[in-house]
Amino acid sequence: MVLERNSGLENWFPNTSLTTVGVVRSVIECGILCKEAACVSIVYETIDRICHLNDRISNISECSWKLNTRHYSVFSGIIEGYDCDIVGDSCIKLLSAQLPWAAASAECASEGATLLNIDSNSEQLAIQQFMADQGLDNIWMGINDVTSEGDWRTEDGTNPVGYNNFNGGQPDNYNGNQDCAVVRQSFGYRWDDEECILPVYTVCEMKSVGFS
Ligand SMILES: [Ca+2]
Ligand SMILES: [Ca+2]
Repeated sequence: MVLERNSGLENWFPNTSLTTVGVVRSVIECGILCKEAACVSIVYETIDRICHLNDRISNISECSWKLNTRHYSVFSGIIEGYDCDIVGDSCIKLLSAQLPWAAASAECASEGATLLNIDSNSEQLAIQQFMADQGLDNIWMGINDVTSEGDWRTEDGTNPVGYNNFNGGQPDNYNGNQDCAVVRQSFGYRWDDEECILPVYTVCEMKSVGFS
């Protein structure tokens, strides 16, 4: 299934235009229900996780604007077996347990995904919104300087990090022992280096899977 977030609009339709399914686990699950019902788009309430199916809206002027909702068009196609949230142009999945960085990396790899990599300002902004919606203080990122201090690399160790959003004064390798990066809410969602052995919430990412 392919979900396309309708650009720049957080559309809300009068209740009479929507069929409310109720609480679902993710926007993907809502999309699957829409596809089964042959509807054309969904409205997903990101905080309460309430799924609404829309089978007839075509006139955008019939909508109003509502906070904490996302409106997606639903197209045919499959994201094979990966239940995720669409954030920006990425498919991401929040793991339920807080894990040390290496265990988090292994868990994502076991699902054919990677740890989160933020490589643009637009992705940074999308992740900030996701973290705010989920109430997350910190999440791991895929980058680390385990191999060579100060030389930040992505998980596979081969690609230099491009986009950089470390907070002022970071990375500081505090106590000589901070080699893994987090997105930190208390830094305004800018990045910090942290001890890799600490348990931290984890987002796995599948880039550009299932999107056209
Ligand atoms: Ca370091
Ligand atoms: Ca630090």
